[in-house]
Amino acid sequence: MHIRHQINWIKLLVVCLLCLLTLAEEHSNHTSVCPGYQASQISSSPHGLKALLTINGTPCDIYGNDIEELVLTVALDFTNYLRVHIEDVAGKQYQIPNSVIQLNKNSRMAYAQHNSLDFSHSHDNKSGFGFKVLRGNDIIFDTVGHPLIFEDQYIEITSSLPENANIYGIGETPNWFRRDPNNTIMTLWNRDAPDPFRDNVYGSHTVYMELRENGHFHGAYLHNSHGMDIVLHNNTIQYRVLGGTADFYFFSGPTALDVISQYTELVGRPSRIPYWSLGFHNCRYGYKSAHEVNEVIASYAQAKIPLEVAWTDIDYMDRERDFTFNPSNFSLQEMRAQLDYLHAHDQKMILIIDPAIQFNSTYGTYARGHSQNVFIKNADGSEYIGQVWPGYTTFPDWFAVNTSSWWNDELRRYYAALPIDGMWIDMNEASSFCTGSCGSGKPKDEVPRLPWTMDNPPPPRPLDKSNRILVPPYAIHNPEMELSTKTIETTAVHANGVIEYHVHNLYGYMESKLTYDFMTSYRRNKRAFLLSRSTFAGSGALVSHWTGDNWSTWHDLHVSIATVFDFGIFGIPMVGADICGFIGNATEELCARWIELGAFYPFSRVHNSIDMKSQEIYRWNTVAEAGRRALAVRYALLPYIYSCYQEAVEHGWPVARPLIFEFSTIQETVDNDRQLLLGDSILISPVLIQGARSVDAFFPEGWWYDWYNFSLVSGTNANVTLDAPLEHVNVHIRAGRIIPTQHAGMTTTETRSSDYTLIVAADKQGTAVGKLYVDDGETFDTPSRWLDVNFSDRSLWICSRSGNYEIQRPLSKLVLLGILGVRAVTVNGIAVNSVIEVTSGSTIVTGLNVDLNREIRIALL
Ligand SMILES: *[C@@H]1O[C@H](CO)[C@@H](O)[C@H](O)[C@H]1NC(C)=O
Ligand SMILES: *[C@@H]1O[C@H](CO)[C@@H](O)[C@H](O)[C@H]1NC(C)=O
Ligand SMILES: *[C@@H]1O[C@H](CO)[C@@H](O)[C@H](O)[C@H]1NC(C)=O
Ligand SMILES: *[C@@H]1O[C@H](CO)[C@@H](O)[C@H](O)[C@H]1NC(C)=O
Ligand SMILES: *[C@@H]1O[C@H](CO)[C@@H](O)[C@H](O)[C@H]1NC(C)=O
Ligand SMILES: *[C@@H]1O[C@H](CO)[C@@H](O)[C@H](O)[C@H]1NC(C)=O
Ligand SMILES: *[C@@H]1O[C@H](CO)[C@@H](O)[C@H](O)[C@H]1NC(C)=O
Ligand SMILES: *[C@@H]1O[C@H](CO)[C@@H](O)[C@H](O)[C@H]1NC(C)=O
Ligand SMILES: *[C@@H]1O[C@H](CO)[C@@H](O)[C@H](O)[C@H]1NC(C)=O
Ligand SMILES: *[C@@H]1O[C@H](CO)[C@@H](O)[C@H](O)[C@H]1NC(C)=O
Ligand SMILES: CC(=O)N[C@H]1CO[C@H](CO)[C@@H](O)[C@@H]1O
Repeated sequence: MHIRHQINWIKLLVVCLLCLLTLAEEHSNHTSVCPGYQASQISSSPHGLKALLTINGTPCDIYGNDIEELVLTVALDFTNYLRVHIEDVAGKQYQIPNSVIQLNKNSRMAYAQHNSLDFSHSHDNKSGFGFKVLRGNDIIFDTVGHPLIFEDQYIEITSSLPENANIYGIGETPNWFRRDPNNTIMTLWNRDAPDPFRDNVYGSHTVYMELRENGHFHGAYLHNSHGMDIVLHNNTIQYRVLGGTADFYFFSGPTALDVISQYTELVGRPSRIPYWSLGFHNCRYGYKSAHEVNEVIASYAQAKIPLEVAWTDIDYMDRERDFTFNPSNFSLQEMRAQLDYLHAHDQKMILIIDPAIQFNSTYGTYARGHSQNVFIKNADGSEYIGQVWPGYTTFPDWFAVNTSSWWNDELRRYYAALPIDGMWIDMNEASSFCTGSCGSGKPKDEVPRLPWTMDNPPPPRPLDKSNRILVPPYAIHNPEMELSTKTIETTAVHANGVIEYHVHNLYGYMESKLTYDFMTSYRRNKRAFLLSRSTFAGSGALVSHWTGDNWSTWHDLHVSIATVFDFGIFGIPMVGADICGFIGNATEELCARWIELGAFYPFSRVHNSIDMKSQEIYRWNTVAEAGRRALAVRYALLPYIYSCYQEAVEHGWPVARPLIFEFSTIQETVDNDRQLLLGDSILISPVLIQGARSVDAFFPEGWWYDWYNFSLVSGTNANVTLDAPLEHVNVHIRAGRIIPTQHAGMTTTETRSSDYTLIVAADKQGTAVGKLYVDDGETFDTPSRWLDVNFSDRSLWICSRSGNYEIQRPLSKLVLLGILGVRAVTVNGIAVNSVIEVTSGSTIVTGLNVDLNREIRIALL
């Protein structure tokens, strides 16, 4: 949330122009200057290879000092990935410690008999050592001909790509899903920015996937926390990294889901979420009182729009300080009453906190942190003091030994006062409104004005080019004056002596980890719902994510689909954009179209900025109607969506998927980010264009059934124009699939307590398959049950694949699509009294009462 954005317009424009100019003239020229390396002392074993790399000529020292001796380690010990690590012999370059991110935590680590990837290396006089990673005949990574540059503050590795390559992933950056292979710079430097298109924002994820012409995907991940540019240009992918080592992991695929599964096995599978978090969430910045939020909660109920979770932004705090409540408008007493009301109605409350802690010796959270020495320091050992909402602030140093117990204790006090259901950790890039330790030397009770409230904001400080930590020789394309702008300065010092320069991108991840640890230990055995703005590789094991401060524009409505797909690749499947847009006044039409799409984001929340026109879903009649209809589909699909989410937990597979993940040989879908699949069976085709009352939706070959009226679209790998009245979103069921549903209620609890319906969508052969996962939706040690459902020869077979969770509700209804001529039904051979209703193309069987915990065969006669 929240930055007042108006001010930065001009600056942003200027900076963007500058980036474009620099992209045009620079680079691709080191080949002639840098000598590369030469491999020697090569020893190989079935598990991999080790070699010494020595500089192959005169150091070029282009952006730092060339490191002359490196070690190459190639590990083939894993079935589905291969590691290539190039590090300095001296071991001085910063590497992410295992105490922060432990890769491969749950891996089986069995020595692979057979790795589907191969490694080869070669030497040429001009560029020196180069290597290739191969999957059969596919060369998936190829540095041959591009010299390796390895300096203390600059690493450059370049791999050749096929012409017009299909590259997905790397971020966080708002961009179209398929990255432009000819002209893309993706910068990784976590930054609080109101989502400028194609620039770096809150999180850092180096993982990418590539699709080759044969329909096979592979992937690569660079394990490095430094700022960097990853450039797609001239049929290459080029990494330009500000330090650390070159620690690459390659994933063999061959499907998109395989790559994500292999990647999340390495960095951590998505966490388990509470079932309720799949309900609909309402939030805004700028609610004036708990009373106003109460009215919003009541208005949703009155409008019959399901509301699961009521959120409040920093407005609830006393002078915007963590763990406090504004005594006049959001008193603790009123907040408790609100929480009780919500719980009595099967609803939940989530509140925000920020990492920045007000610099104020009489504020308990600061005083306790100060006495336990938990804050980041300046080089001279004094506390580093930036500026955030409450004024001058210090920042927790997640590396300090006492921080974990201090943070835990602050959260425990907060929860003891108000046991909220989930937490929202914002501003954790970390965001600071001034550059440098601007509060150093200032009196503790001075409250600086926010930069955008001043008539003349302070000018940016001059660049200190002599300081290579503040201004590294290679300038990544971070569109700010300097790396330290609007965040903690790169020279700030952590308790282990490490400077912020190396670990900046880990700040939000480390906060997530401690906060997640608190939530899962304080509320023993309960799953945590934690929403974080800043993320890093592996964050999915801890948090969910929203895409930050977007705008109420048609452009951002469209881009949100791509960003949701990106986070699927990053292993954070619980993701969504602010419905109706955060900044700017949403129009009725835009908001209607946005709730129609947003109802199908895995994480579905409307959010708005302060001073913007109210946009709760009930505010306009058409939006309310669009919301009721789309959310009714979402809620009916909850058993299906939750099953998809469980596949994310078990395999890493994303919940919201682009068509190309399921139809990788259909060329027309390589850049389709206009539609989304939930799991592999439900296709959403939203309207993304102002004024449109129809949508050109792409249908892969096969049958697709309309969700509402069951009419059949016979896909031919082409667009079909569908009607799309303002309150209607097109949803189609893939033939050959069985979808478990329940009756959409006003809460997830109400929905869960209704009977099951199976929608059997037969394909041309009259067959279909499906699955259903059920557990208590709340605890870690719950029993669970996976059901497999198969339909063929006019017979539906339901059986437990695993688990012994007792499913409470029976199956009472079948919706049979593409199945006709049903006159009677038997369950396990016994005729039952059911009602059969036949329409064109569908047969609906009601009145069943089938226990889903037993093996069942339902025959259609
Ligand atoms: C593109 O790459 C080719 C070789 O792969 C090289 O000869 C050419 O100079 C490069 N062009 C630019 C603009 O970098
Ligand atoms: C490439 O490098 C050469 C030698 O350092 C230099 O003369 C030339 O200007 C460079 N070209 C570009 C486009 O940077
Ligand atoms: C590479 O360098 C070696 C040693 O300097 C030389 O013998 C060889 O001919 C060179 N090869 C090429 C292809 O230039
Ligand atoms: C990239 O460049 C190639 C060759 O010029 C061109 O065929 C292709 O269409 C371009 N790709 C995109 C996405 O613009
Ligand atoms: C407190 O709430 C009242 C009534 O909702 C509102 O008029 C007032 O502006 C609020 N005060 C603040 C500081 O937001
Ligand atoms: C410092 O904290 C105390 C105690 O919470 C509070 O009364 C005081 O107003 C705070 N100072 C500022 C400048 O917010
Ligand atoms: C941890 O906090 C205690 C006070 O509770 C303090 O005495 C100690 O020095 C702190 N440890 C470090 C490493 O700062
Ligand atoms: C947005 O709407 C509010 C009224 O709700 C108005 O005060 C403001 O000027 C509008 N902003 C824009 C950019 O139209
Ligand atoms: C389908 O329609 C969309 C939107 O109008 C268009 O961008 C796309 O190119 C079309 N696809 C095909 C295969 O015609
Ligand atoms: C079903 O709904 C779709 C989309 O609104 C529409 O195009 C189609 O005509 C409808 N079919 C029937 C049979 O009503
Ligand atoms: C410029 C841009 O598109 N930024 C963000 C806001 O919009 C979408 C969501 O609507 C985000 O996904 C983008 O990252």
